[in-house]
Amino acid sequence: MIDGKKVLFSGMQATGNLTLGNYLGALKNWVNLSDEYECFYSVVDMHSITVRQDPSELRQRARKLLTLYIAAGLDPKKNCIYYQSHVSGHAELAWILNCFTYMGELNRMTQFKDKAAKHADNINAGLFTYPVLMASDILLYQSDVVPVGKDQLQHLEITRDIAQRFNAIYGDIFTIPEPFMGKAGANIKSLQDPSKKMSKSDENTNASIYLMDDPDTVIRKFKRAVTDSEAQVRYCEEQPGIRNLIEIYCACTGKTPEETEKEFDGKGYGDFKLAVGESVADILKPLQARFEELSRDKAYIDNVIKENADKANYYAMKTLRKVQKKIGFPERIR
Ligand code: ATP
Ligand code: LTN
Repeated sequence: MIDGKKVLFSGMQATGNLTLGNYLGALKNWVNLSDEYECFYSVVDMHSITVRQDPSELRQRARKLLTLYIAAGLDPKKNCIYYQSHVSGHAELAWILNCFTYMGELNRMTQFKDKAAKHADNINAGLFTYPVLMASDILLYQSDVVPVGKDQLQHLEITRDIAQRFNAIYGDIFTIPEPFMGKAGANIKSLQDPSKKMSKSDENTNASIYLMDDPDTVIRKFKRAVTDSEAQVRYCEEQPGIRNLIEIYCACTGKTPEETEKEFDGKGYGDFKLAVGESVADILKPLQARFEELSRDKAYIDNVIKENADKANYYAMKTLRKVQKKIGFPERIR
């Protein structure tokens, strides 16, 4: 608890360009949570280096992502928006938690298996212990809730296991976090292969809608989206392509799948795809305009970066010092 409010933590990696999946599955939901929770939203640049990055590109992407958080509607006065690498407590706690995490547990992580297969030439120890750094992000702020998409639930489960194991030995140190998933948009699929999630690292640029795509590109990508053979706009398991488009449409318009089926009853895929494209272009337009405006205000963004890193650091240090004391590290002499 901070000032009587429950604590919320989430983060995104500064790798690749953000997709509609990231927006509908995460960012869009974050905005509605700021009043109820004390929120920490981190640009997790330390996680990003588990795969090789170009330094100047990483720096630019991290800043772009932080700006996008604000452009999406997160008020940096109410939400602590900061770079993970600016708060050294993340790495310090991660080391400690590494010593309370088993190889067997990490071996079961599906994201590790996926990423190791994708980057077979660089299966580094950081990629393997990625979930421990994530646990450290969450536990460092004594977070109660963690909004994530479905793909991150396994990481949240291991975070809870590590925290419970630690608490069983040292007493009630960490708050045990709960996952929090938005109803719509939790699992947006690739437009080219609806059995895969839409991902910013997908090599096929037609598979993802990027938040900076212009309206023509958005509509073109939806026109090319893989659909099914029933030729009906029906929300069902047998039509994974159309189902995904319906979910996107619902997340953008606030309609339900039943309302959508009715609206497009008797109409073909062409009309529907165009409507989905337009609904997405409509929500991206104000976001892009705000992003451009904020990007021009260097001093404002710099100030957000500095002030929020200080705030995050304050809370991070509180937990870290408590943990260091509990495990027996010598006290600092002042
Ligand atoms: P990468 O391709 O680099 O692994 P990603 O697109 O999977 O990236 P992350 O940075 O791993 O994105 O995720 C940021 C947030 O967006 C997480 O909360 C994640 O659950 C959510 N998210 C990512 N992809 C989707 C998706 N397709 N649908 C819904 N939510 C998603
Ligand atoms: N692993 C997450 C990003 C992430 C995160 C976190 C999410 C890093 N630390 C803490 C929630 C809480 C991802 O790849 N989406």
